Amino acid sequence: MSSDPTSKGLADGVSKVSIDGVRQEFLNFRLKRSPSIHPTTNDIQFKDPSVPFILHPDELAKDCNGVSCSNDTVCKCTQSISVGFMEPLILIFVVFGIDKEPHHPIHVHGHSFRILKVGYPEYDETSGHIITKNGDLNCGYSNQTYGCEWTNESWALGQIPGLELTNPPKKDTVVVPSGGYVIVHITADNPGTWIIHCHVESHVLNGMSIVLNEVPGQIPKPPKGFPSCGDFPPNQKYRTEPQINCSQTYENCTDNPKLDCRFFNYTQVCSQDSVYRPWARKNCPAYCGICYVPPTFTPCVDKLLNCEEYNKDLCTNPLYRFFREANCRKYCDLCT
Ligand SMILES: [Cu+2]
Repeated sequence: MSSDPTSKGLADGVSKVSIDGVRQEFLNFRLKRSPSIHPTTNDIQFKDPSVPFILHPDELAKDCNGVSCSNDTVCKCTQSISVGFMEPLILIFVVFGIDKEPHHPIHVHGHSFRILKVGYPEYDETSGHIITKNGDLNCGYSNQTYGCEWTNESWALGQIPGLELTNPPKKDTVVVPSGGYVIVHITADNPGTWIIHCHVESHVLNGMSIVLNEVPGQIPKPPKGFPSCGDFPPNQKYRTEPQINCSQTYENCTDNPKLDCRFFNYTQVCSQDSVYRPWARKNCPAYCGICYVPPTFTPCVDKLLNCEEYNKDLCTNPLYRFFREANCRKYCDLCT
């Protein structure tokens, strides 16, 4: 094991790893039977956040606070582990699960990782079946908290034998053997919210995931106009602005029925710096694009067959707007 302190971060191109004093995080990917099968990470099913994690890393990191699980209950929350910039970290991917638990191919976004060790279970040499899980670690509940720990306490301090610390292989996915584990080293040099998940589709879709919440304070700001609000039904037009009330959904995204907002000048009333903006937020949020609105699947056709016979300014004159939107959508190129 290297004692060179400068190699702890293992930046790309550095081939020596030290894990002295490195933080260790166990992630047990397993199917939980309770009584039906639930894919979990550390006994928790991942709940997709209703807003982009990358915009709210600090808030979403708290989602699992206070969630208490047991062998008999299924817990669901937006599970994450936080890591500081260049904080030395190894992850121990474990698959200690039910009888006939499959292997799980674990994939990490945002990073490659270095594989330092693979621990296998004891196999029946004739049948290939698992006789016992690997004895290097134990997983289970202690004081209502689920976790894994090394059987040998000195391993928790980094004294783990059999590590490949010189030129360990670099991967972004690794198959973790059922009844065994894989130790990987991550260099926390890429601020972001990165999902770690099993790549079996039915497992990832049903919660065998966890987010690596990496240096939340240094995550780059999203580009202007990046969707910032919450869930919306598929195929709905997505409109957003940074300060909108995220509880507002398309279902209540309607304009004041006593007004016809279309008669107001969009720029004058709706623009961000307009003095009418607070009024527009209350009365014309759909017209102004302040909340989500259902898409309009109006066919791209002209209701009138003679649109080209109108004056040239049919398609540009504000006075004809409603007429052309109703009758000459295709001719005036209003379909998108
Ligand atoms: Cu899986």
